[in-house]
Amino acid sequence: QSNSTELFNKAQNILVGGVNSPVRAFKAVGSNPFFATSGQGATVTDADNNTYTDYVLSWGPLILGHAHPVVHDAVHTALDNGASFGIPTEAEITLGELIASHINFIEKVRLVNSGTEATMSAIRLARGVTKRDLVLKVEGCYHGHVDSLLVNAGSGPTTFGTPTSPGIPTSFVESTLTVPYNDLEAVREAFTERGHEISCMILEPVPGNMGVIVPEEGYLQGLRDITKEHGSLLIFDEVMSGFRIAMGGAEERYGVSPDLITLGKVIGGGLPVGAYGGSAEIMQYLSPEGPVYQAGTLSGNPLATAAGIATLTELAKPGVLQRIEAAQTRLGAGLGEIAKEAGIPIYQTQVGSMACMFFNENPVKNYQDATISNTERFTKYFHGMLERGHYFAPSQYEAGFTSIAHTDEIIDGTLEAAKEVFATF
Ligand code: HOZ
Repeated sequence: QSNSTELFNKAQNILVGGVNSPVRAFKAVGSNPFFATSGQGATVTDADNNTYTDYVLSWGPLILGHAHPVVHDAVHTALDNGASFGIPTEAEITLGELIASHINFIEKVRLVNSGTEATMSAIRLARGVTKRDLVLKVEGCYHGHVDSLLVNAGSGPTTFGTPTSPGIPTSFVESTLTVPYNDLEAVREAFTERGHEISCMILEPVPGNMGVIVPEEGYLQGLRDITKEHGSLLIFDEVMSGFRIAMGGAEERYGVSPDLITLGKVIGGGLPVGAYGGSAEIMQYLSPEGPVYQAGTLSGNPLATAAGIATLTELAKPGVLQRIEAAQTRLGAGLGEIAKEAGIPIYQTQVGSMACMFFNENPVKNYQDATISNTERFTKYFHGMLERGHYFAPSQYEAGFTSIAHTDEIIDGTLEAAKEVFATF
């Protein structure tokens, strides 16, 4: 019995399902997870000393790879000075300023501890500002496990076939309207019917939790126009895409500015962080300046802010983000050729260094399209790659990521393995 199996058996006695977040359980691919012991650069090592090229990267945050020396040193230095104060620190200002320096529309930021907290707080703020209750969300977008956003949600809920979770009061579900992605007409209809009640529309501008989906030309701008016309706020959830598809996120990539943005993952460099931000006019509704309450003992934690500052500073260096994206492009191009040669229909998507290979013969433009992918083929591919030392997310409905540590040589090694795996189909 492998050490990972032994640990997983033990874990199940104390941790629900043996894990602390469902997507880690490998349930969708019909096996058990490996247990990580260390990570270095583009690789992660398990409890049996197997080393894998890592395309999950802690589900996105590790854009500089595992144990990047600059992040490592910054966290160590911060730790020497104290792990937490619950008192303001200069690092919070620095991280806030860094974020705002890249994302133009942000004037003020609030740091929190996770992406879930960021989206939960952002919709509370939107409801407080507009004095309206309804939220319009997009099918298959995942915004963490916030009650009113766990409706037709992607990621784990889709993977496990429960897109809306029990435990959420009906009234919460009723206050959430959903529309398909890339469908402006559906958004227009929703606003025509209930626009005066809709506080905000929230979406991942580049969805990464139903696989990765590319926004069609004019879609994001259309949302901007419609929400503005109806006095609703537009929230871009860029927990996944922020500082990954561009330093300025979707605003830079597509030229559309939302009213609020939620961030996480990359801005914490592997430590628990989230953030939300917007104009001073909107953010001033937040306590202690305004009446909308939101708080956190560990918000702006010194270790997390140190990791975030180090990560964003490295990323901002010329050419870094482009190299990370180029690694993903190289991988995608290679996989496309291999699948074609093997005669296996796939549909690939990529924005920046986020990507997805859908086992689907048709274009994937929304959740509906994504969910008719061939998950049996995905599972076969996943296991074949893992056996050969290449770790992709254990679900068709997740994104793949590259980091600065993913060199051409590493990518080519993954492509060699993919060739072998596709030959077994
Ligand atoms: N957004 C991540 C999955 N798509 C979160 C990872 C988790 O749920 O643990």
